Amino acid sequence: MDIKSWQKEKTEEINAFLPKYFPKEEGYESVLFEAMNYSVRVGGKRLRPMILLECCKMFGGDCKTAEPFAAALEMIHTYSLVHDDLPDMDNDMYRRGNLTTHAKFGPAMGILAGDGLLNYAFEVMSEACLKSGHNAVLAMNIIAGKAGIYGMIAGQTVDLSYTGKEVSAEILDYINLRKTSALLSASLMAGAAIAGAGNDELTVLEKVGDLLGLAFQIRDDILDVTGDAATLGKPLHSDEKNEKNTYVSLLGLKKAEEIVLSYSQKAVEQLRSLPVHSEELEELLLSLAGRKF
Ligand code: GRG
Repeated sequence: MDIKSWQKEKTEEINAFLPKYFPKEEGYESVLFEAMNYSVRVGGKRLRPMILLECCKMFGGDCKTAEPFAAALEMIHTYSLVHDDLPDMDNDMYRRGNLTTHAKFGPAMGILAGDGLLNYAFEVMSEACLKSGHNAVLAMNIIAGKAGIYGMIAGQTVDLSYTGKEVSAEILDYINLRKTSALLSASLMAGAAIAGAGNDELTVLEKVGDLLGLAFQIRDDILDVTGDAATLGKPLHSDEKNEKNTYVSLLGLKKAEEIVLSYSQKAVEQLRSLPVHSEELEELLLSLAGRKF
């Protein structure tokens, strides 16, 4: 199996069903829907829905039941990017190879489109919960927690509070585990929860997501310095511009590279300790360590 072709195929499948969950661009408030749909439609690797669906399949679950959760997770991830790009956060003009939402629709609509995506994700998931029952409710609960005030929002808060100040590796890990790992753990855990996985399995998957997120974030920081802006779809040196602390600024590029590899390998070791396996998921996690975008 060639993991790049598998990833391309899965991205296309996800891009094919996502529009089913888009709000219709109509009514006096249609600009809100246009801004929401634009933000999701313009691109992205779709990793979180891909991981959620593959994890559900790995535990023998039904991908159709998982689909609204996969769509909702991409909405939540996209809202975090839209808000992160706002003038009062990172103030970035390009993302996913296109103008950021606030650059295209104005800062107020950037805020509202993010709000809309976050809330609509919960409308989509709660409707699915009404049909699918307990496992689906557990999946929504996991996603709410990981995206929430003790998860991704906490990570962003600590990240902003330490901007321009010196940080230790411990604080950096605290930030990255929440800002980045949380939604990746949510992807793995929610997919497994829908398929009926037990608590022990969910705990292992949380660890996989934690390690994967640490590796993913450090690779992101490396790419911000050494990557190619056209391939990344966003300008380089955003961290330096925003006086962000990263493993690259803390330990240098070489050490950062070593840490990415080590965390990725540990993530896959954890994944392999489960009673069920997906070669594709393992390969995907390993390939993300060396990603170029
Ligand atoms: C809670 C307002 C608020 C913001 C959340 C997550 C976050 C804070 C900000 C987004 C910027 C950032 C560095 C996030 C960390 C995770 C990360 C590297 C996201 C990019 O994910 P990819 O590469 O993006 O999967 P695509 O565009 O491919 O979906």
